[in-house]
Amino acid sequence: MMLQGWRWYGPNDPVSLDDVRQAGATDVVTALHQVPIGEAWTRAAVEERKNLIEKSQPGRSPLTWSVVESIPIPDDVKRLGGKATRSIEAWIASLEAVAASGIKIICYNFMPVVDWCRTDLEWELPNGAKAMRFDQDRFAAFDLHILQRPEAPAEYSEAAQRRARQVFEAMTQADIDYIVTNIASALPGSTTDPLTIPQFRERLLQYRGIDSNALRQHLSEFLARVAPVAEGFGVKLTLHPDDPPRPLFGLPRIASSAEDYQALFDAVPSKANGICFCTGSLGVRAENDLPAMAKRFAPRIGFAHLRATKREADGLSFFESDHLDGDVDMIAVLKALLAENRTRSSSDQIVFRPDHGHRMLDDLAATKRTNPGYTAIGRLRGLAELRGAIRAIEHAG
Ligand code: CS2
Ligand code: MN
Repeated sequence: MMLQGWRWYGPNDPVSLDDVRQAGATDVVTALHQVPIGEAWTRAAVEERKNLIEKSQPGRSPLTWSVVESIPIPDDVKRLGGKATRSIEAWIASLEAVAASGIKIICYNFMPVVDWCRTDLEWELPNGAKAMRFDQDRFAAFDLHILQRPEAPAEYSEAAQRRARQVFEAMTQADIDYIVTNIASALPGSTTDPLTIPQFRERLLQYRGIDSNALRQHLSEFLARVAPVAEGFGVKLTLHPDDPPRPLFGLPRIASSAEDYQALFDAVPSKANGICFCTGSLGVRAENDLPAMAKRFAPRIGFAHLRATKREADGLSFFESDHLDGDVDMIAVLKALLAENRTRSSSDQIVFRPDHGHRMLDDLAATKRTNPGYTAIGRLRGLAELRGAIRAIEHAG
């Protein structure tokens, strides 16, 4: 069976390692989030986290640190590619420290300026639970009227601009502060820097002239340096998709579709060049046929995020749905992943995690501290539903 993973943010995570165990997970996904982006991770710091996960609670059911998500890619690597030598050397040093601890899967992503992006983090569902959401008109209001990106008006239709202005004019200062925080301050696990609006504008200027071809080239140059090192350790590098899987703020995004991933695998054929198959991210794009992509890229899937989203009437807004009730055909994806996993050795099993969960039940208490999308109960529900589906698929043979 695929290995049941769970993202844990380390000792400050309000979700404990016992919560992880009780949710049924066996494999921990974490990173040294306390280390600044671009600074090399030391072996000692990696070992300390590994011991905390694997050895600090004798007598408890075992947990394994199986996936690093993520070693952040510094911004200069996205802008300069192979010329960002110091950043790439530091990234390799982190990779070596992780490999020396026996960890075989490293997740990363190549989203420029902003990592995963939502306008709303606690959107109330009809059942009272709270979900994360991307509201296209609110996003446009941010882009046009708060960030005031000069190129933005040319990228939105007249109707979209009218809706964005209406939304913006109805916003209080608190609403503006809220959406700025959500979009610019880097959500948990983000691998980009928290930015003020002036810093955001400055960062966008640095990307002038970097189109999708240039960004693709920079990713290939990065992988050309690091993939051989990973391969030497038997480590898989798994590229997390763009979330959402489409350009934002006029910036290119190059991990949004089957064509994007195929181009990357053609450019860097190393078997260390893999994919983190995130159904929540890829599933936002209607053209992405996820069961077909899971089959097509199966040999390169080292890690999977299994969550679902529902697209809304405008085709661009979406919210995070229950794991089995979104746009993705999760059962078909699971069948494809399980078929691939059966061909793997015991030391090469696919690790999956339920990615995000709703804020629900006791986690809704105002006194409860939670990381958006990374609640205990919502993810426990998602993992339980996935585990049940997997058991049923395997039982059916
Ligand atoms: C999530 C994120 O966007 C997603 O699907 O998995 O938490 C993801 O891990 C981050 O983008 C990684 O930086
Ligand atoms: Mn994901």
